[in-house]
Parts: sequence; C-alpha cells; structure tokens
Amino acid sequence: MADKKVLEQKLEELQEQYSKTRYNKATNKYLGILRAKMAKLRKAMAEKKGKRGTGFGVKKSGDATVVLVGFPNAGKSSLLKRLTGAESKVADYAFTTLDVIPGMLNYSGAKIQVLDVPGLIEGAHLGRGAGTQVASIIRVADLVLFVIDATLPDQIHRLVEELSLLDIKVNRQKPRVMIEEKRSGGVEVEANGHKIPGRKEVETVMHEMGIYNGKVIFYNDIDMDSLIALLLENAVYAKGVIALNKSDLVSEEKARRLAAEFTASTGMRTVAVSAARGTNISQLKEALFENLSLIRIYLKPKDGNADYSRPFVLKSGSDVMELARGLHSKAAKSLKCAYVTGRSAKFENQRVGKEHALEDGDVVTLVYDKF
Ligand SMILES: Nc1nc2c(ncn2[C@@H]2O[C@H](COP(=O)(O)OP(=O)(O)O)[C@@H](O)[C@H]2O)c(=O)[nH]1
Ligand SMILES: [Mg+2]
Repeated sequence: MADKKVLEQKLEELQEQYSKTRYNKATNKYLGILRAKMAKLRKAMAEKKGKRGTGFGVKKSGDATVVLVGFPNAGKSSLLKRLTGAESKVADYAFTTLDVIPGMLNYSGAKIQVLDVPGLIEGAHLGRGAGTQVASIIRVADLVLFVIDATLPDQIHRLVEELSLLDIKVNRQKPRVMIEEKRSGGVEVEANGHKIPGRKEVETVMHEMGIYNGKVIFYNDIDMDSLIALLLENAVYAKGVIALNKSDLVSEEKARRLAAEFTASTGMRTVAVSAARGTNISQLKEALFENLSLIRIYLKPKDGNADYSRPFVLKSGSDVMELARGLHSKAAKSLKCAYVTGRSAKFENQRVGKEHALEDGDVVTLVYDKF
C-alpha cells in the first residue's frame, strides 16, 4: 500500500476533480465514482494511521466517553477545565492542543470521560490538520460535544458537514439497506417508495465495491454519501450535544435564538455556556448525562436497605448479568437470579433471570449460587 503522503495527494486530486465537476445528469455517474474512490482512500488512510500509533491512543475509561469537537479557539480546552478540572493548555492562538487530554466528569454517580482533541480544520476529511486521527477518536466515543464560538455560529454546520464527510453521522438514524448478492442479472434496485439516489448511481457504487449482480433493498431514504459510507461499512452513527460557547460575547436574546436554531436544524440539544465565566456549566453536564443514555442501578442486600448514595452506572439496555460482571467479574459466574423493584419490574421484588434488561433507577438484589 502506498504511503501516507501519496494517499493524501491522491485524495486531494480527487477532491479537486470532484469540486470542479458540475452536477448534471451526464456527470452524475462520474461523481458517484469519485465519491466512492474518496471514501475508500479515507478508509485506507485511517487504517494506516491507526496502526502506526500516533500518540493518539487514548484508553477509554469511566462509564462513557465524550469527545470535544470544534474549530481551533472555540474554547474546548477551557470547557474541559470547567467540566472536569483537567488542565489542557489554553491560549489565544490556534493549535494549542497537540495531543489528547483526558478529564473525568463525575455526575450523578456516573464517571464520564471527556477528551480534548486538536481542533478540526476545514478539509479535515482530506487529511488536513490532524483530521483522520481526530476522527478515529470521535468514532469510538459515545457522544460528540460540539463546541461552537457564539460569535461564529455558522461553525456548527461546517463541523457537522466535515464529520459527515469523515463518515461520522451525528444525530442521524442509521439507514437500513440490504444487499442480496446474486449470481447473475446485474444490479437490481428496490426503492420501496423511498428517496434514494438514481438507479445508475446505485449501480455505479455497487460496481465500485466489486458487486456486479445483486439486489439492493432500501428501507429508508438515503443520499449518495451515506450509501457509499454504508456499503464500505465505514460509517458510525453518533449522538451529539452542542455547547454554544462564548455566549458572554453576544446578547442573551441572540444566544437564545442561536440555540433554538441549532436545535431545529441539527436535532441536537444546545446549551448556551461561557467557559470563561463558568455560566450554565451544570445545565451542560445534565444535557451530556441525559444524552449518554446511562442508567443508575441501586444495590440492595438481601436483608438490608438499598444504598441510594452510590448508584452503579451502566449503559442503557444492560441486563442483570452485565451488572454482576461490572461488580465482580469472578462472582458473576455463579450468579443465579435477581430481585428487581422499579421501572423494569412488573411488581415489587420481581424475581428475574440474568438476561432481564434493567432500567434507570431500578433497585436490584443479586442472588448467587453457593460456591
Ligand atoms: N469571552 C470568552 N472567551 C473564551 C471563552 N471560552 C474560551 N475563551 C477564550 O478563547 C480562547 C481559546 O480558548 P481555548 O480553550 O484554548 O480554545 P480551544 O482552541 O478550542 O481549546 C482563549 O483565549 C480563551 O480564554 C468564553 O466562554 N468566553
Ligand atoms: Mg485547546
């Protein structure tokens, strides 16, 4: 495989051809090929960087991981400090964060890891700045916290678009597309009434992926970029929250209007904050916690009272076995059943099996087989 510089140059060339080509019926197919080629190259670049270990290898820890994403100077490092107390260099010029700085936010019994990464710049999807490395971190996080400078509000759309080009789709439903490979008959398309790229374009993408015979069945609307990302199995679907930072520099009225606009256009909860002054930080913490879909479980000994002071935090959808494993991986092997009171139970002290899914606020007594 060619080295990084060659890949980057190739990507740059394709991007140039792509932006020079006007969209029309005749160039449609050609544009599809270009997009598929660019997606493949980005994937190759990401894999290369992943293997080499660039000082970006951060260990995930805590109950969930949030990554700060914003253009340089938006206030990411200042916000990291406010949220977690962790020091990351803050300066009045761009590119101060050279590495990944982790911090830990303790909120409502949950330990939330917050990562400050280098600011994204325009063209990150072409490998500019630390684009590909930053993307590889975003891909493993549970939530993206966009940090937007309130005096430069169009940053949000440029960032969401940039991430989308990096195959990170924020607050979007994963489209469902099924491919049935066949031995002959060419490419068939079953749109089921959804808005999808043209038949010729779908065919082009399939050919680029090396599939010449097969039926593509769509269960959602989907655009060309998302289709390419999906077929390469390269797209991740992430949740997001927006911090409208530096809100101290605009009027309260304007901050409110921007927050409402952001939420309307992106579907993301938006909190106007000031990292410099420490305004609305607790609202932001709450928004992060809520969007991480974590659940709090209270343990109750068989003949005692539940300990409400120390919840055990799990990802939403976790079952009784996962709770036991989190508590004590060895003892989990002898887990027999559990008694549950709360939202997931039909009645108080319901006896449930290991695969019973828990819900926020449940009180649980674990029962083990005797050793
Ligand atoms: N007025 C104001 N300035 C801020 C705020 N947050 C950060 N800054 C300033 O913006 C500059 C960049 O902040 P920094 O946290 O380093 O941004 P980063 O590049 O995204 O990490 C620094 O001079 C900060 O003091 C804020 O809420 N209000
Ligand atoms: Mg910084």
